[in-house]
Amino acid sequence: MTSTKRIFSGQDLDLNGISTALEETGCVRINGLFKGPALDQIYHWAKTAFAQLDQEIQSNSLPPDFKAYFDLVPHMINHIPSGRFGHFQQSPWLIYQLFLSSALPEILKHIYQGSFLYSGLHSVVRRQTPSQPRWYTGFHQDGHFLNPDWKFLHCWSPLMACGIDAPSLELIPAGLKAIRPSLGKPDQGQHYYDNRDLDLELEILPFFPEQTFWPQILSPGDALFYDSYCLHRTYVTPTMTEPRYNLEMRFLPDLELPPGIRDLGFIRV
Ligand SMILES: O=C(O)CCC(=O)C(=O)O
Ligand SMILES: [Fe+2]
Repeated sequence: MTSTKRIFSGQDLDLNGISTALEETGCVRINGLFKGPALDQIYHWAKTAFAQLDQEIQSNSLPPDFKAYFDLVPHMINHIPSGRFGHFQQSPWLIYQLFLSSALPEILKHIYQGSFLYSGLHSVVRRQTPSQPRWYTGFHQDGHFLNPDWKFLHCWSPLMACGIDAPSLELIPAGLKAIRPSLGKPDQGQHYYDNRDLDLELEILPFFPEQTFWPQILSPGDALFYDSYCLHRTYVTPTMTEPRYNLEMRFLPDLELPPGIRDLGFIRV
Protein backbone atom coordinates (compact mmCIF):
# COMPACT_ATOMS: atom_id res chain seq x y z
CA MET A 1 0.00 0.00 0.00
CA THR A 2 1.29 3.45 -0.82
CA SER A 3 0.65 6.79 0.82
CA THR A 4 0.50 8.60 -2.55
CA LYS A 5 -2.11 11.37 -2.78
CA ARG A 6 -5.10 9.94 -4.64
CA ILE A 7 -7.83 12.58 -4.36
CA PHE A 8 -7.79 15.43 -6.87
CA SER A 9 -10.04 18.28 -7.92
CA GLY A 10 -11.67 18.69 -11.34
CA GLN A 11 -11.35 22.47 -11.02
CA ASP A 12 -7.68 22.88 -10.33
CA LEU A 13 -6.16 20.04 -12.36
CA ASP A 14 -2.93 18.53 -11.12
CA LEU A 15 -2.16 16.52 -14.26
CA ASN A 16 1.23 15.27 -13.09
CA GLY A 17 -0.17 14.28 -9.70
CA ILE A 18 -3.03 12.34 -11.33
CA SER A 19 -0.68 10.43 -13.69
CA THR A 20 1.77 9.59 -10.92
CA ALA A 21 -0.94 8.42 -8.53
CA LEU A 22 -2.54 6.23 -11.21
CA GLU A 23 0.79 4.64 -12.02
CA GLU A 24 1.65 4.03 -8.37
CA THR A 25 -1.71 2.97 -6.92
CA GLY A 26 -3.83 1.92 -9.94
CA CYS A 27 -6.67 4.28 -8.94
CA VAL A 28 -7.49 7.95 -8.34
CA ARG A 29 -10.52 10.05 -7.54
CA ILE A 30 -11.24 13.41 -9.20
CA ASN A 31 -13.91 15.43 -7.39
CA GLY A 32 -16.36 17.45 -9.47
CA LEU A 33 -15.05 16.24 -12.82
CA PHE A 34 -18.48 16.27 -14.47
CA LYS A 35 -20.84 19.11 -13.68
CA GLY A 36 -23.70 21.26 -14.87
CA PRO A 37 -27.39 20.63 -15.55
CA ALA A 38 -26.57 17.89 -18.09
CA LEU A 39 -25.60 15.58 -15.24
CA ASP A 40 -28.95 15.92 -13.50
CA GLN A 41 -30.77 15.45 -16.81
CA ILE A 42 -28.85 12.22 -17.40
CA TYR A 43 -29.73 11.06 -13.88
CA HIS A 44 -33.45 11.64 -14.48
CA TRP A 45 -33.27 9.97 -17.87
CA ALA A 46 -31.39 6.96 -16.37
CA LYS A 47 -34.13 6.46 -13.78
CA THR A 48 -36.86 6.45 -16.44
CA ALA A 49 -34.78 4.21 -18.72
CA PHE A 50 -34.28 1.58 -16.01
CA ALA A 51 -37.98 1.83 -15.06
CA GLN A 52 -38.84 1.13 -18.72
CA LEU A 53 -36.36 -1.76 -18.75
CA ASP A 54 -37.89 -3.26 -15.58
CA GLN A 55 -41.35 -2.94 -17.07
CA GLU A 56 -40.34 -4.55 -20.36
CA ILE A 57 -38.59 -7.41 -18.59
CA GLN A 58 -41.61 -8.00 -16.37
CA SER A 59 -44.08 -7.95 -19.23
CA ASN A 60 -41.73 -9.97 -21.44
CA SER A 61 -41.84 -7.26 -24.09
CA LEU A 62 -38.13 -6.56 -24.58
CA PRO A 63 -37.20 -6.47 -28.28
CA PRO A 64 -35.92 -9.98 -29.19
CA ASP A 65 -32.33 -8.91 -29.87
CA PHE A 66 -32.17 -7.04 -26.57
CA LYS A 67 -33.56 -10.07 -24.76
CA ALA A 68 -30.99 -12.29 -26.48
CA TYR A 69 -28.24 -9.95 -25.28
CA PHE A 70 -29.34 -10.23 -21.65
CA ASP A 71 -29.76 -14.00 -21.99
CA LEU A 72 -26.14 -14.16 -23.17
CA VAL A 73 -24.76 -11.88 -20.45
CA PRO A 74 -27.26 -11.96 -17.54
CA HIS A 75 -25.10 -9.78 -15.27
CA MET A 76 -25.47 -6.95 -17.81
CA ILE A 77 -29.11 -6.59 -16.76
CA ASN A 78 -28.03 -3.75 -14.45
CA HIS A 79 -26.38 -1.86 -17.35
CA ILE A 80 -27.70 0.00 -20.36
CA PRO A 81 -25.02 0.20 -23.06
CA SER A 82 -24.78 3.40 -25.15
CA GLY A 83 -25.63 1.42 -28.27
CA ARG A 84 -29.09 0.76 -26.74
CA PHE A 85 -29.84 4.29 -25.58
CA GLY A 86 -32.03 4.81 -28.68
CA HIS A 87 -34.48 2.25 -27.25
CA PHE A 88 -34.90 4.64 -24.29
CA GLN A 89 -35.40 7.79 -26.41
CA GLN A 90 -31.84 8.96 -25.90
CA SER A 91 -28.86 9.65 -28.14
CA PRO A 92 -26.18 6.93 -28.18
CA TRP A 93 -23.65 9.79 -28.03
CA LEU A 94 -24.87 11.07 -24.65
CA ILE A 95 -21.89 9.83 -22.63
CA TYR A 96 -19.37 10.66 -25.34
CA GLN A 97 -20.68 14.23 -25.44
CA LEU A 98 -20.38 14.55 -21.68
CA PHE A 99 -16.82 13.22 -21.97
CA LEU A 100 -15.98 15.79 -24.67
CA SER A 101 -17.45 18.66 -22.66
CA SER A 102 -15.37 17.78 -19.57
CA ALA A 103 -11.68 18.07 -18.72
CA LEU A 104 -11.33 14.33 -19.31
CA PRO A 105 -9.80 14.48 -22.82
CA GLU A 106 -7.11 16.81 -21.47
CA ILE A 107 -6.43 14.57 -18.47
CA LEU A 108 -6.21 11.46 -20.63
CA LYS A 109 -3.93 13.10 -23.21
CA HIS A 110 -1.60 13.81 -20.34
CA ILE A 111 -1.84 10.28 -18.93
CA TYR A 112 -1.28 8.67 -22.34
CA GLN A 113 1.20 11.32 -23.48
CA GLY A 114 -0.82 11.80 -26.67
CA SER A 115 -3.80 10.26 -28.41
CA PHE A 116 -5.83 7.41 -26.91
CA LEU A 117 -8.95 5.34 -27.63
CA TYR A 118 -12.43 5.97 -26.18
CA SER A 119 -14.42 2.73 -26.08
CA GLY A 120 -18.01 3.36 -27.15
CA LEU A 121 -18.60 -0.33 -26.53
CA HIS A 122 -17.95 0.10 -22.82
CA SER A 123 -19.80 3.36 -22.24
CA VAL A 124 -22.84 2.49 -20.14
CA VAL A 125 -25.18 3.62 -17.40
CA ARG A 126 -25.44 1.20 -14.50
CA ARG A 127 -27.85 0.75 -11.64
CA GLN A 128 -26.99 -1.04 -8.38
CA THR A 129 -29.94 -1.47 -6.14
CA PRO A 130 -30.19 -2.86 -2.59
CA SER A 131 -33.35 -4.65 -3.72
CA GLN A 132 -31.24 -6.76 -6.12
CA PRO A 133 -28.08 -7.64 -4.19
CA ARG A 134 -27.25 -10.47 -6.58
CA TRP A 135 -25.81 -7.91 -8.99
CA TYR A 136 -23.36 -6.54 -6.44
CA THR A 137 -19.81 -7.39 -7.39
CA GLY A 138 -17.23 -8.80 -5.01
CA PHE A 139 -13.57 -7.86 -5.34
CA HIS A 140 -12.28 -8.40 -8.86
CA GLN A 141 -9.88 -7.05 -11.45
CA ASP A 142 -11.61 -5.92 -14.65
CA GLY A 143 -8.73 -7.41 -16.66
CA HIS A 144 -10.39 -10.80 -16.14
CA PHE A 145 -13.28 -9.94 -18.43
CA LEU A 146 -11.49 -7.51 -20.75
CA ASN A 147 -8.66 -8.39 -23.10
CA PRO A 148 -5.91 -9.22 -20.57
CA ASP A 149 -3.19 -7.99 -22.94
CA TRP A 150 -4.49 -4.43 -22.87
CA LYS A 151 -4.46 -2.16 -19.88
CA PHE A 152 -7.80 -0.41 -19.87
CA LEU A 153 -8.51 2.64 -17.79
CA HIS A 154 -12.01 2.86 -16.36
CA CYS A 155 -13.89 6.01 -15.43
CA TRP A 156 -16.76 5.43 -12.99
CA SER A 157 -18.92 8.38 -11.95
CA PRO A 158 -22.18 8.47 -9.95
CA LEU A 159 -25.17 10.48 -11.18
CA MET A 160 -26.33 10.95 -7.58
CA ALA A 161 -24.86 10.98 -4.09
CA CYS A 162 -23.69 7.49 -3.14
CA GLY A 163 -21.82 5.73 -0.36
CA ILE A 164 -24.28 6.46 2.47
CA ASP A 165 -27.86 5.69 1.35
CA ALA A 166 -26.94 4.09 -1.99
CA PRO A 167 -24.24 1.58 -2.94
CA SER A 168 -20.93 3.00 -4.12
CA LEU A 169 -17.57 1.49 -5.02
CA GLU A 170 -14.52 0.59 -2.97
CA LEU A 171 -11.03 0.12 -4.32
CA ILE A 172 -7.74 -1.31 -3.11
CA PRO A 173 -5.01 1.16 -4.11
CA ALA A 174 -2.26 -1.44 -4.19
CA GLY A 175 -0.76 -0.59 -7.59
CA LEU A 176 -1.05 -4.18 -8.89
CA LYS A 177 0.59 -4.67 -12.30
CA ALA A 178 -1.02 -7.91 -13.51
CA ILE A 179 -4.22 -9.89 -13.30
CA ARG A 180 -4.23 -12.91 -11.06
CA PRO A 181 -3.97 -16.06 -13.16
CA SER A 182 -7.21 -17.93 -13.59
CA LEU A 183 -6.99 -21.05 -11.44
CA GLY A 184 -9.33 -23.11 -13.60
CA LYS A 185 -11.63 -23.91 -10.69
CA PRO A 186 -15.04 -25.46 -11.42
CA ASP A 187 -17.95 -23.04 -11.81
CA GLN A 188 -19.88 -22.28 -8.63
CA GLY A 189 -22.95 -20.66 -10.14
CA GLN A 190 -24.58 -19.38 -13.28
CA HIS A 191 -23.72 -15.77 -12.77
CA TYR A 192 -20.34 -14.57 -14.00
CA TYR A 193 -19.44 -13.11 -10.63
CA ASP A 194 -20.44 -16.30 -8.82
CA ASN A 195 -17.43 -17.85 -10.44
CA ARG A 196 -14.86 -15.09 -10.38
CA ASP A 197 -15.29 -12.51 -7.70
CA LEU A 198 -16.38 -14.38 -4.63
CA ASP A 199 -13.71 -16.90 -5.21
CA LEU A 200 -11.15 -14.18 -5.70
CA GLU A 201 -12.39 -12.34 -2.63
CA LEU A 202 -11.55 -15.28 -0.37
CA GLU A 203 -8.13 -15.51 -1.92
CA ILE A 204 -7.23 -11.88 -1.78
CA LEU A 205 -8.54 -10.96 1.66
CA PRO A 206 -5.59 -12.55 3.50
CA PHE A 207 -3.29 -10.28 1.47
CA PHE A 208 -5.37 -7.12 1.60
CA PRO A 209 -6.94 -6.62 5.01
CA GLU A 210 -9.85 -4.27 5.49
CA GLN A 211 -7.62 -1.30 6.42
CA THR A 212 -6.35 -1.32 2.83
CA PHE A 213 -9.84 -0.80 1.32
CA TRP A 214 -10.71 2.65 0.02
CA PRO A 215 -14.52 3.04 0.28
CA GLN A 216 -16.06 5.98 -1.56
CA ILE A 217 -18.65 8.50 -0.44
CA LEU A 218 -19.26 10.48 -3.62
CA SER A 219 -21.29 13.38 -4.98
CA PRO A 220 -22.73 13.40 -8.51
CA GLY A 221 -19.96 14.10 -11.04
CA ASP A 222 -17.09 12.95 -8.84
CA ALA A 223 -15.12 10.38 -10.81
CA LEU A 224 -13.07 7.31 -9.96
CA PHE A 225 -10.41 6.06 -12.35
CA TYR A 226 -8.87 2.64 -12.08
CA ASP A 227 -6.92 0.35 -14.35
CA SER A 228 -7.54 -3.27 -15.38
CA TYR A 229 -5.47 -4.58 -12.44
CA CYS A 230 -7.00 -2.60 -9.61
CA LEU A 231 -9.09 -4.66 -7.17
CA HIS A 232 -12.51 -3.13 -6.55
CA ARG A 233 -16.04 -4.11 -5.58
CA THR A 234 -19.48 -2.66 -4.94
CA TYR A 235 -19.37 -0.73 -1.66
CA VAL A 236 -22.45 -1.64 0.30
CA THR A 237 -23.49 -1.30 3.94
CA PRO A 238 -26.49 -2.88 5.70
CA THR A 239 -28.28 0.47 6.06
CA MET A 240 -28.34 1.38 2.35
CA THR A 241 -31.84 1.53 0.85
CA GLU A 242 -31.55 3.58 -2.36
CA PRO A 243 -30.60 2.45 -5.87
CA ARG A 244 -27.46 4.02 -7.31
CA TYR A 245 -27.13 5.14 -10.94
CA ASN A 246 -23.71 5.79 -12.47
CA LEU A 247 -21.85 6.32 -15.71
CA GLU A 248 -18.95 4.25 -16.96
CA MET A 249 -16.43 4.77 -19.75
CA ARG A 250 -13.28 2.88 -20.69
CA PHE A 251 -10.11 3.99 -22.43
CA LEU A 252 -7.11 2.34 -24.05
CA PRO A 253 -3.74 3.57 -25.24
CA ASP A 254 -3.68 4.32 -28.98
CA LEU A 255 -3.23 0.65 -29.94
CA GLU A 256 -3.49 -0.85 -33.40
CA LEU A 257 -6.68 -2.83 -32.75
CA PRO A 258 -7.26 -6.04 -34.70
CA PRO A 259 -9.91 -6.01 -37.44
CA GLY A 260 -13.27 -7.00 -36.02
CA ILE A 261 -12.48 -5.26 -32.71
CA ARG A 262 -11.60 -1.97 -34.35
CA ASP A 263 -15.16 -1.51 -35.63
CA LEU A 264 -16.88 -2.17 -32.32
CA GLY A 265 -17.08 1.50 -31.38
CA PHE A 266 -13.57 2.67 -30.48
CA ILE A 267 -12.94 6.34 -31.18
CA ARG A 268 -9.43 7.80 -31.43
CA VAL A 269 -9.20 11.05 -29.43
O1 LIG B 1 -20.81 -0.52 -9.99
C1 LIG B 1 -20.51 -1.50 -9.30
O2 LIG B 1 -21.09 -1.78 -8.26
C2 LIG B 1 -19.38 -2.38 -9.74
C3 LIG B 1 -18.61 -1.71 -10.82
C4 LIG B 1 -17.51 -2.46 -11.44
O3 LIG B 1 -17.01 -3.42 -10.98
C5 LIG B 1 -17.00 -1.90 -12.69
O4 LIG B 1 -17.67 -1.05 -13.27
O5 LIG B 1 -15.90 -2.28 -13.10
FE1 LIG C 1 -15.27 -3.95 -12.21
